[in-house]
Amino acid sequence: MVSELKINRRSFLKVAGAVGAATMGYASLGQPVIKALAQGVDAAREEKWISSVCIQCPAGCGTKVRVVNGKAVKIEGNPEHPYSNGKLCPKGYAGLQLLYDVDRVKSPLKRTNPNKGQNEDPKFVPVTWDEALDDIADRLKKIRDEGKSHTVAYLSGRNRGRAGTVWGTFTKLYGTPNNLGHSSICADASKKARLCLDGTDDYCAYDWENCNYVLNFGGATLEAWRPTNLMLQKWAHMRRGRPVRAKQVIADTRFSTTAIKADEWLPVKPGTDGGLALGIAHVILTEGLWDRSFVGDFKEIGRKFITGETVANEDFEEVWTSGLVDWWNNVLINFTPSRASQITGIPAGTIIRIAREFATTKPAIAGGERGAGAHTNGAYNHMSIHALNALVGSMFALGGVMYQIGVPYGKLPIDDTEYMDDIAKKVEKDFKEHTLDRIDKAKSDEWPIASNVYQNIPDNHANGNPYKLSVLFTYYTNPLFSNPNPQRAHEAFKDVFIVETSSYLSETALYADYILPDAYYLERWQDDTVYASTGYPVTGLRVPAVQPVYDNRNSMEVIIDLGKRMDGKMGEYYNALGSFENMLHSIAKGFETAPGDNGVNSFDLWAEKGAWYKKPYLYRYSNGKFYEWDGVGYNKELKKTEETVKETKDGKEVETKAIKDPVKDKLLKTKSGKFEFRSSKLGGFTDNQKEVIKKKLKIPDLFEYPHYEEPTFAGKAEGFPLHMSSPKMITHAEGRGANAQWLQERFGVIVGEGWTNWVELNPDKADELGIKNGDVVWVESPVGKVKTIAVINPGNPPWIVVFPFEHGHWNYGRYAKGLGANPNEILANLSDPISAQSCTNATMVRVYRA
Ligand SMILES: Nc1nc2c(c(=O)[nH]1)N[C@H]1C(S)=C(S)[C@@H](COP(=O)(O)OP(=O)(O)OC[C@H]3O[C@@H](n4cnc5c(=O)[nH]c(N)nc54)[C@H](O)[C@@H]3O)O[C@H]1N2
Ligand SMILES: Nc1nc2c(c(=O)[nH]1)N[C@H]1C(S)=C(S)[C@@H](COP(=O)(O)OP(=O)(O)OC[C@H]3O[C@@H](n4cnc5c(=O)[nH]c(N)nc54)[C@H](O)[C@@H]3O)O[C@H]1N2
Ligand code: SF4
Ligand SMILES: [Mo]
Repeated sequence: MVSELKINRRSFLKVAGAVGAATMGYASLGQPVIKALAQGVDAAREEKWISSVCIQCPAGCGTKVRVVNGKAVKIEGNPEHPYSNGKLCPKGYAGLQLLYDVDRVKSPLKRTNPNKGQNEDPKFVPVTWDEALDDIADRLKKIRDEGKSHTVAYLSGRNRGRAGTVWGTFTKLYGTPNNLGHSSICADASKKARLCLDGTDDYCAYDWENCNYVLNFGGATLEAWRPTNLMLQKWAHMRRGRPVRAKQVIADTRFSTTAIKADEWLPVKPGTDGGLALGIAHVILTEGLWDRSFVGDFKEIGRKFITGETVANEDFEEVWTSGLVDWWNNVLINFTPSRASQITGIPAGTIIRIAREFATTKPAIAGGERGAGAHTNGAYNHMSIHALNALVGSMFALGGVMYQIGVPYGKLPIDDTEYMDDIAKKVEKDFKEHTLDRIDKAKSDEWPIASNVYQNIPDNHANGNPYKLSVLFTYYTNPLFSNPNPQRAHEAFKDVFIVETSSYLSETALYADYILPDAYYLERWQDDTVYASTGYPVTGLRVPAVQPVYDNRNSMEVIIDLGKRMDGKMGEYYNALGSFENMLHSIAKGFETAPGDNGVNSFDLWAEKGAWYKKPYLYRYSNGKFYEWDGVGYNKELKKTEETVKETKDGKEVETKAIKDPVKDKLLKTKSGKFEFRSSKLGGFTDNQKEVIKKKLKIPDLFEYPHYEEPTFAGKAEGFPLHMSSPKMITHAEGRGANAQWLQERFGVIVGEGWTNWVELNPDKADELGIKNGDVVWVESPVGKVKTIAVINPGNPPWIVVFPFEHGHWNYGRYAKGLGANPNEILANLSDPISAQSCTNATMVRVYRA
């Protein structure tokens, strides 16, 4: 247990020197790790395998860590975790190199140079944990006493499991609405599209196992789309592991690994996925291929939709959907395959064929991720895509689309709400009543359904709009690097007091006033509930495989420790809570009454096996009806019932009749209890919210419908000729994996590059520009220019430039620093008006020899 571990305080790294140190040559890069791994292995061997969970990406794969004489020497997939099944993607294995990265921060550090900037040495000095936490607590108390608690913000990337609870409680009790996440620079467009149409504010979960046809719009199944490791396994299963071979059709702007391996690649023009989906919907309706049990039918037998002809609402009876006729009359009526072809560049004949295949090869899934989403029309693209799932009856069907069921965790040890003092309560009330905005303005009239607007924080802070931040805690996120146009944050964050929790010297760390170095994931306790993916609930547990290599502490324990130093009720809460491990033990109590499929019914078994999960999925749609799993089969139909509810009105007990609609409560959580082709979520906005949103749209009158909004591209008006995308490689772990040397060696698996990123150009385009393979080139956008190398890729269309993400670090230790270039430095800060998704794929560039 961490609380019982004796932390080994070693001599402190002179970080000031390390920050300025020159990058080492490639030949010597692997040496420190190999040495670290070798130490102790020769002595009398004490060997064990510890359960953990990978965190190079958000898939949440369970791992087993081989520990020899206290050193982690190998990471394998945990065979007991249903996402890993004993396997990992390449990144999972590289965790060892991150654990033993010699440039990790080795103790709490305090900044002594007040000036901040890319070329400013922070002049960090080591301090003790007590010194750092006392000082930060004093600062927080003072800000609170001045009535400015809302100016303290917490910004996170990977808030796995109870991390979200710990930070959520801290901000709630302290009294700030600024519990901020990175989801808007991640993949919120698909989530919010789903919220608008079927009422679930989450990514879709999919039954790949039983699916026969996949129509994928910009999800990189074999490189990134989560959960990558499981996706790789499911792909193989769908193609070779069963008698029926599923068809994979991929719309992507580049010839990705996924496109290479798919049955069919649709090289769509950037940002036009919604147009493709709507063209397919038009064919499904005009050819009478929709699923009648789910969608309903014309009263007149055999009638179909006819291009150009409106339909009267009373002529069509819908079953589990609503708004179809309005959608047809307003959006689809003239959205013919030839119109879709003009928009997308995909031939009309192909669109017709794909529509027929998709609607008749059941079960079929339409999905995708950031390709379709990271555009100025991202949410409407994803709405148009998701609507296809309803048209063919795939919602909750075998081989179709579900949502992720939560894990039946036990209650937390204590209820934080009881420890809210007047300041905390007032802030909560003011935020709910919209008299106090968050720094990113999410949930305000400007962004009514956005979860976060991460990319706007630097500008909002710089402009004091709605106010200036005083303190910024950063946990697992790097706003000075992974943001579009991060130069904005370089300027804006000079005057914020930053408390960074990473033990990697990131760009954000270089701006930190304090670094409170987290224990790495192989050194800490942490639960890890999986993201929406397979539908059935899964949670893994990280058990410390090794003692912290340096003087690092689990950020969860550190925040609780900081809380204990606060006055009043907040301090009382943390003293009553005790430790993070208490939380984990409490939530595991839920397993006592709900044992997992692998028999896990206690904390100890969870820790031993590393995973709790429960199959099969709870709900199933079939032939017009929804059913619930009753332990044997999907036998229990979800039906509306009338219930008598007793209420007390004016002191008297009165009985009222209430309709209970389990489908609406559990599955289609919209106002109508149906899948809505005309969104009541959007239609239900206040007049002010509608006005704000409509101003940002090109076709404001259609704002309630999945429709085609022409995408906006930064640089198009100025004549920048090429569309840039910066996708993920299988070797790439968001902005934080460039120090994994094994992965760097083979970073470009397909293009044969390592230790750098590059820009891919089509050969004809390269000829036209006089660029050869390996040439050093400038990539320039309206935002700026960066230098990298050109790779000629004959697979890509001539209008696209592919510039993988992860490199271009100007900090992050000796292995990562100075490799390649950061495409974000030339990305314009554009956001999708509905979801606030940051538009990574919407900047145009020119490329020329340097
Ligand atoms: N290897 C790896 N896997 C990861 C991660 C990682 O860092 N590395 N991170 C995880 C995270 S946080 C996320 S959010 C997911 C993201 O998962 P994905 O969304 O699948 O990944 P991306 O590479 O961001 O984008 C997917 C594809 O969109 C394509 N694309 C660009 N523009 C367009 C367009 O206009 N239309 C279409 N149809 N395609 C387009 C790109 O070429 C790319 O192949 O990946 C997760 N998995
Ligand atoms: N151009 C381009 N930009 C992108 C993307 C893209 O595909 N192309 N992808 C986008 C997507 S999908 C996402 S999700 C975001 C991700 O963007 P961010 O949320 O910024 O995540 P990372 O860039 O991975 O940075 C994570 C930080 O976590 C810190 N860290 C690492 N390990 C630990 C730990 O154990 N504890 C703590 N406390 N900190 C740790 C590292 O120091 C690092 O600074 O990037 C987005 N930006
Ligand atoms: S898919 Fe993600 S969580 Fe799983 S092994 Fe790969 S990087 Fe780790
Ligand atoms: Mo993401």
